[in-house]
Amino acid sequence: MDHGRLGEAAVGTLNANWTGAATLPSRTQYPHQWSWDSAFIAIGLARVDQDRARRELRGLLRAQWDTGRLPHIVYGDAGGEAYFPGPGFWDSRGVPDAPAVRTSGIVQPPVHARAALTICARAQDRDAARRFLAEVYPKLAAQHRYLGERRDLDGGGLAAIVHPWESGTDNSPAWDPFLPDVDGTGPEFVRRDMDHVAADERPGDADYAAYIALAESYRDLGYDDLKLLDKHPFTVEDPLFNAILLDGELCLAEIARRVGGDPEPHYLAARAVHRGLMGRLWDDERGTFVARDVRTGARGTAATIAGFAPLLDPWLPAAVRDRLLDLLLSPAFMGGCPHPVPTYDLREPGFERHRYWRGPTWVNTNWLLWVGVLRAGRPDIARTICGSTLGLLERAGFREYFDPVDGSGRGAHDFSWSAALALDMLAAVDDHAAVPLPTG
Ligand code: 2M8
Repeated sequence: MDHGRLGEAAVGTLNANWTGAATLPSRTQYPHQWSWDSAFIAIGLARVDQDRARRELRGLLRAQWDTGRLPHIVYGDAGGEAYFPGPGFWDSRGVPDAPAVRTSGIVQPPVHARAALTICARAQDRDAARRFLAEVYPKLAAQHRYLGERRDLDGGGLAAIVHPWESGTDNSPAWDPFLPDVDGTGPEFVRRDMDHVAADERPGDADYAAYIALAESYRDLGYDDLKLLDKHPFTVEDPLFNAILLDGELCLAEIARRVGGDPEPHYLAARAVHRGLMGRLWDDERGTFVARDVRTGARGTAATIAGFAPLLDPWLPAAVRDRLLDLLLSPAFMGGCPHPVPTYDLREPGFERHRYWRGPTWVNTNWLLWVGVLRAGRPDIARTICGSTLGLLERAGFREYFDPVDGSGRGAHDFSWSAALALDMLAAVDDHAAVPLPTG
């Protein structure tokens, strides 16, 4: 398939998943609006339909809680039974600071400031773009303030996630050491996530039971972050979430500059995350960044795709950057399979080619790495990632994820962020324009 036809097909997929107010990640598997999906979708839409890109982000931001919390799911009209857990499970209407629209109570990685800045960078109508930035800046700043103030649980500079779903890389092996304390023997529930996708491509039952128990725990604490350290069994610092937080603060600094605000607090916040990443999550022995339990200080050992996300940090010491790039190019990741970048070390016994976040190649993590290696000054690796991602999509379609060994598509079909980020990569291949890279 040539690039023109791939682009047309991508637009067709995004149109088919558009509800009139938001783009569903997948009509069958994920029939509501998801937070970081919408940010990636807006980045792709910015290449073809500025108005819809802005509507995508606006719709999501309308669901923001008064505290600044930006929920990971905004529920639409699809029947309550179409996706589990549904709105009744989270009971957001029972929480005073939640909006009228029904949402989940957890968050996802904050890619949204980057999405807003990217929309602006692609705009032909500069005034409309600046008005949009001025409109969304206070909301994005509140989102980041929530993460910096309420989720930095012990003042170490990093935001903690309270559920693997908050990482976006839901059943990554990175969470395995932190889940055994979770008692997954709560009330019975019916999984709906295997109605459309094969069981061996989804998380196992024990993991899923832990996810539901953790969501119940946080809900039953009234989503009160002050109670987390005492009462909630999962408070973890994730390198991917925090690298995106750092990148988001840099984007906010740039947005502030453009709308007449003060960039300084955002640079300071980005610096604090940088210090937290280096001081807490860098594993010098393994040459990668790993996850850490806030309560015990214990660190995980899994080398996953999340470990490369700090390539987004412009202040990364050169020696650390080079070790990360060595690992990325090694047989454990890009050097060990024809369809990179796998989400888990290919040589690990727990590597699984088909199972969700335990091995497959994903378009959004490839896109983030593409931006990261560009920032790290390696356009050669960026070209390889971009070419191989587009090749996968041409051969297997806009699937949710891909087998890194044979390139076959896995998970949901007609998946929105795969289509959207293809549009961004296609345009960059054609005009050689990197996404904007603000520096501090
Ligand atoms: C996946 O997560 C949801 C829960 O949020 C699920 O499996 O049901 C993840 O891949 C997540 O990163 C993504 O945002 C979501 C929708 O695409 O699906």
